[in-house]
Amino acid sequence: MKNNNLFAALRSAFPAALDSVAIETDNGLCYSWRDLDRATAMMANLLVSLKLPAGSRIAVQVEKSVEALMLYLATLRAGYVFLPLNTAYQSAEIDYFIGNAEPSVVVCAPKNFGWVSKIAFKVGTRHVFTLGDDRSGSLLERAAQCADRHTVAQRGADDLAAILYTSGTTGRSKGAMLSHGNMLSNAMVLKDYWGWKKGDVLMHVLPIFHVHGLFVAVHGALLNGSKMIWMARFDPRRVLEKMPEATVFMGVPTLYVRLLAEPGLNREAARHMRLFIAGSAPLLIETFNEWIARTGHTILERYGMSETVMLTSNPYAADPRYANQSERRGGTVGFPLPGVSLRVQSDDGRNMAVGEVGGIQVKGPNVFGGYWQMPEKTQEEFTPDGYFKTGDVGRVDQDGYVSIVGRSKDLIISGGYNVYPAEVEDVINALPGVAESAVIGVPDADFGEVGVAVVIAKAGVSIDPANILQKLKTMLANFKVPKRCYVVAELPRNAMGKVQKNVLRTQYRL
Ligand code: MCA
Ligand code: AMP
Repeated sequence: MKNNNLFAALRSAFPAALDSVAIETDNGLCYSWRDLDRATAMMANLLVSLKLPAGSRIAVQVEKSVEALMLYLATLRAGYVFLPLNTAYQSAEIDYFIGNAEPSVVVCAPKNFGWVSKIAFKVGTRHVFTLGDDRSGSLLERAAQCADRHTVAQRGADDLAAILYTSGTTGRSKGAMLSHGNMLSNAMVLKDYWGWKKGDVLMHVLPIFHVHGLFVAVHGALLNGSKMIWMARFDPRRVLEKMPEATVFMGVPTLYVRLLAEPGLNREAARHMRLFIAGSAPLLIETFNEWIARTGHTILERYGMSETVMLTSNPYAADPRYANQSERRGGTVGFPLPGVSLRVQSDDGRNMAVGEVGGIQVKGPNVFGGYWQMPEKTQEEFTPDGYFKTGDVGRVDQDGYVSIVGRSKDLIISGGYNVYPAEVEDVINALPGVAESAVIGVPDADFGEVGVAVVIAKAGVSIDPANILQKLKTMLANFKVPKRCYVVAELPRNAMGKVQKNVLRTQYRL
C-alpha cells in the first residue's frame, strides 16, 4: 500500500549521496542528509516510545534551529500532528492554544519551561520537553538514547499532519487542520511550477512556525534534494554575503525592502541567483520595480494562506503547458496553481465578470479540511458547493492574472504576520480605565502596515497611551502591539453606530 505520509515523499527525494551537505547553518555547522535521516528517526522513536494516542498533537514553541526543523520532520515521520507556535506568543496566548489543542507533547525553550509546563500540565499534557537553539534541552538528551532507524508511519492523504492557528475577525484563534495530502500535493505542484532544479540552493531566513518558512520553503528544498543555507534570523548584510552561494530566496515584502536599503545589493551580488519569491503580504509595485532595476531579477509574487498553503503564483518562465503564462506581473499574484480552482464572487453569490472585484474563493487538493473542533466555523467559511471563502478581495483580469485589492476580513498584515484588530481591541478594552478602542492598520515603509490604537477612556478617568502600549507588550506577541496609541474623546461612527475604520485610517496615517 502506498504511504501518503509527507515525510516518506521528502525522504525519498534525499540525494543518493547521503553524506553531502543538506543544511549549512549561519555559524558554520553542516548537517548531512544522513544526519537528517538519523536524527529524525531518533526523535520519531522517542515519540513512539511515549505510546501517544493516534492523532496526538505535538505543540512546539522554540527558537529556530536545525533541530527544531528535525522535530517537525520527526513528528510527520512518526505520524503525529505538528503544532508550531510563534516564539513571540506570550503566556495568555500559549494558554489558549494549548488549552484548545490539548497536545500530548509540548516542546518549549529551556528558559520557558517553568511557565509553559504549568500551562501544559493543567490541561493534562503528560510530556513537556525542552529544546534550545544551541542543541541543549531534554528533547535531544532523550532522543540520543533512541535507535537511529525508524520505519515511516503509514498515513493516508487525508490524515492530519499539522494544525496552524490563525486568528479570526471575531472570537478566538482557529486551528487550521492540514493533511499530508494538502501539503504534499502543493509542494509537488510548486516544485514543478517554480522550476526547482538540480544544484539549487535555498537561502532560508524565515521563521519556521508559519506556512511560508516551514512548508513552502522547507518542503520546496527537501523535495528537490536541495541544500539549505540556514539563518536563525534575517540579517540583510549576512544575506548579501551568502547570496553568491544560493540560487533561491523566499521572503515577505519587508525582507525585500530591507535588502534594498543595503548599498551592496546589485547585479553582481545577485548574479548566481535563479529565483526570488515573495509572499505573505502585498508586495508594493515600487519594491517590485526597484528590485528589477537594482538586481536585474524580477521577483515572483505568489499568494497563499494557512488554510490552503499556496493558491496562486506568477509564472516562473514561459511554459507551453500554460499558454498565456509567461510574464511575472507586479501588483498581481499570478495564476491559480495547477489543481486550484479560483473564482471571484459577490456577497450574494454571483460570479463576477473579468476585471470585476469580489470575494476570492478557492477549491483544490491543497485546501484544508476544517478548523480544529469548530465544525460551525468551518461550515461558515465554505460555500455550499465546497469553495473556501478566503476573506481576500480581488479580481481576475482578461489574461487570467489574479490581483488582491483588499480584504473583507478586518486584518492587518505587518511584516508578514497577521494581526487581527478584534483580538487587540479585546485586550485593550479589558484594561482599567478603557471604555472602548479601535485598532487600525496604517501604511508603513518597513512593515507594509502597522497597527495604531485609538482609545476612549471611561468617563472621568485619565489614561496614558504609553502605559497602554507598555501593558500590551506583556499580554500580546510583540508584533501585535500597535506602534502608536491615541486617547481621544470619541470614535467616528456611521448611521448604524459602527466605528468607521476608514475614517480613522485616513486620520492616523503618518
Ligand atoms: C518584529 N516587530 C514587528 C514585526 N516583527 N512589528 C510589526 N510587525 C512585525 N512583523 C517588532 C518587534 O515587536 C520589536 O518591537 C521590533 O520590531 C524588533 O523585533 P525583532 O524581532 O528584532 O524584529 P526583526 O527581527 O527585525 O523582525 C522583522 C521580520 C519578522 C524579520 C520582518 O517580522 C519576520 O520574520 N517576518 C516574517 C513573518 C513570516 O514569516 N510570515 C509568514 C506567515 P519592540 O522593540 O517595540 O518590541 S505565512 C503566511 O502569511 C502565508 C501562508 C503566506 O502566504 O506565506
Ligand atoms: P495567513 O493566514 O497568516 O497564512 O495569512 C494569509 C493571508 O495573507 C491571505 O489571506 C492574504 O490576505 C495575505 N497574503 C498572502 N500572500 C499575499 C500576497 N502575495 N499579496 C497579498 N496578500 C497576501
